[in-house]
Amino acid sequence: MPAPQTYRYCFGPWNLSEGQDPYGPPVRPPQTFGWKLQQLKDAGFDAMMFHDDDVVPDIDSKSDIQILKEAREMGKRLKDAGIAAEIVAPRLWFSPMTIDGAYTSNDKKCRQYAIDRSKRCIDIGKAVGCNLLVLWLAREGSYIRESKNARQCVDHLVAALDAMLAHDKKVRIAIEPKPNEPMDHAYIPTIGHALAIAQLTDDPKRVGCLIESAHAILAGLDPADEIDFACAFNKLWSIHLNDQNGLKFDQDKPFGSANLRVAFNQVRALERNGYGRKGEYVAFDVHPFRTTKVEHWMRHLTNSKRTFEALVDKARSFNEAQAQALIADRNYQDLDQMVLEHLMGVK
Ligand code: GLO
Ligand code: MG
Repeated sequence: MPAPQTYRYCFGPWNLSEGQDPYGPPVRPPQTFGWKLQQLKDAGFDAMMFHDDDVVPDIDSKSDIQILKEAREMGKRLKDAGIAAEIVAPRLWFSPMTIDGAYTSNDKKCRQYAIDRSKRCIDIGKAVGCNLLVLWLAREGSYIRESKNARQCVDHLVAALDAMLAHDKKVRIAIEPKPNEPMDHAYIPTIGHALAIAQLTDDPKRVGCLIESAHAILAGLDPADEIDFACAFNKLWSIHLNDQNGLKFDQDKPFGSANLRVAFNQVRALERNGYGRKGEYVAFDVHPFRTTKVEHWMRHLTNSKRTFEALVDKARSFNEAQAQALIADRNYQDLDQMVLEHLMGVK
């Protein structure tokens, strides 16, 4: 038995959000990046995840030279703080050029914009010391089925992935599937879709995935099974742990908040696959409740980490021999109760 892995943690600047939703404005004042970095460090996290424009604001109005200069400055700032950059993701859902989709827009010029922006994002990643690009394909899908040719969109997605792989021979791409929101139906809704499209690219070895708990639940799947599936391909390169209470808008609740047992099973899956041993991070893509006061602004993150660590203890102290005996006897009834009592701390 190899020694148990130790985990390293991260979150993104967007996880210290200000509380705006489609029905109301922000309820907490904006904070500087420096403040966020300090919070991350003080709370004992190891890395930060980024969008390209978290590193270089107003990226579309800047030259390549300016972008690289600012990215290198960020790289130095992180190094001085002793914090790594986990991933960089092109934010392909804000620009007027991505209204009708990014890589799958019906307009060729817009598709080219998305590819060019992704290449810039790869260069930014390199400048801040990471070669993992995350693609959350926010607007790749349809609002109405007849507006897009989904067959052609698969070709567009593969062409975009190939252009990124060719741009930098070291870059690895982790696709973050989500079945809906903002789209009615997204083209890459599950890990199966992400790993299947990887096979169509010029270098499948460099295309993997990132699982977000809430996204799997929105797809009607158990995130623990998604983890085991991705790990069977050695392709789980990052994870966004959070929680989701059923099929509604993407809630990004604290890890374990809606369903502790589903969270426990995700941790068990990470443990049995040795997640983290190759340097992968545990990221919490969680948002504060809108009601959160400024002085409690980090709690959703520190609480998620506490819950994760407590569940690692629960996974490691689970009586595997007793569970195996119940499995051998096909006594899943008592296995079910055993899990509940273990989680409740019943002696
Ligand atoms: C939204 C996604 C989003 C991504 C992030 C990184 O539903 O979870 O937060 O994870 O933009 O690409
Ligand atoms: Mg996410």
